[in-house]
Amino acid sequence: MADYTPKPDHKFTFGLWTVGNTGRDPFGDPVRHKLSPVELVHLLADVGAYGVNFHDDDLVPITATPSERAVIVRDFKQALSDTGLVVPMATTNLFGDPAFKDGAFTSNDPKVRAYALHKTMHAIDLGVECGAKIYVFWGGREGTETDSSKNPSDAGKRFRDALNFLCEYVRDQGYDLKFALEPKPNEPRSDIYLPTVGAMLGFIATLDHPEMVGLNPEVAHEHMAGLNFLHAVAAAWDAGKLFHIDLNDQMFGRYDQDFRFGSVMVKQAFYLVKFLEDVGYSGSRHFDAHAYRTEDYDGVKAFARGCMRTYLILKEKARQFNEDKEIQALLTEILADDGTYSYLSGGYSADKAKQLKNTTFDRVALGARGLPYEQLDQLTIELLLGVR
Ligand code: DIG
Ligand code: MN
Ligand code: MN
Repeated sequence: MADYTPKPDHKFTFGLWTVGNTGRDPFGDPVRHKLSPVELVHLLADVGAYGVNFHDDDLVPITATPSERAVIVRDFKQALSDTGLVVPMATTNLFGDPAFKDGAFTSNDPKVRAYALHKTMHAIDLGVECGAKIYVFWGGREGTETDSSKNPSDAGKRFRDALNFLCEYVRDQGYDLKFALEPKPNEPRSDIYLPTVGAMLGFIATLDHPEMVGLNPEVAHEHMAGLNFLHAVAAAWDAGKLFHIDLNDQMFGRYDQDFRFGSVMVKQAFYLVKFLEDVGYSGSRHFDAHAYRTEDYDGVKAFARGCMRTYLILKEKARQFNEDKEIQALLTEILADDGTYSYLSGGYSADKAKQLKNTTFDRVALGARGLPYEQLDQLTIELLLGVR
């Protein structure tokens, strides 16, 4: 019987803001009392998580004095030591404070842009102090409701300048830290700049230190845009830019639901887990999600356990898929290659082009070949439904 118990080498992590979500939404007040970072670390240890992530403000309130900060960080580090949890990732809250109401790095106000850099450098210091090796940038307010207010090209330039500045800061400090950009198409802004993984990949190439910057794709965010999350992740992986990943779930075309991983689009979650495991992704499996507003803290623990358990169940399903004789026989048939055109795999040459141009193809036969995808997909469904 497969074991679905989370272990440290599974690298399951949660943000303080996820299990610490008190259930406030745009139409309702909190339904759960607030837990301290120390209490949240122990809650995550109870459910078997490997690590905990945070925005600066999740750990140290924006109003904290230096002496209050010192006590909070001391107690947080003690909780990490007591539980064995680690901090693989940190990030900055550049979306909550009213100062960022028109963006942080892309704000029209140069004082706000400067304050955003100030806040982020201090937050980077805090993240590194707690052990983070990945630093996420989610530009929740980097957008607009009216394009009369800002030239999107200026916004892109400002975002680039900020990231170039912060890359130099990290290099100057000698930090072992990489940046992971997290796209989202909208919410809380009507449109958010650089809305998808694809847009971010193109943007990273324009930076001064692109080698320091990768992606933190989130399931819900690509789904909000009606995109295939697996394809987005595969593009990031292929570019060597899958530095981190936010796992959750989401109905297409809805607001950012941040549901428990695998609780909505089970087939898509299966393909994602299979991909991550097949390619040997070694980063955190970070659940950027939260429990339903209906839940108490027992429900929050059930949410966290469910995220990890579903990931492990789908990981076992992926193993079964890779070992299923009927499925693998179909894939062998589908991927059959008699080697006739293997000469093309080594790239271009004038001789290859001449040979290929002089080749006669039976176009009709190419189109007539049946592909057993219905059978393959039905076997996949039956595997997921537990009848194989
Ligand atoms: C939301 O999807 C964003 C913020 O929660 C955070 O900045 C980032 C880190 O995973 N995800
Ligand atoms: Mn989200
Ligand atoms: Mn996220």
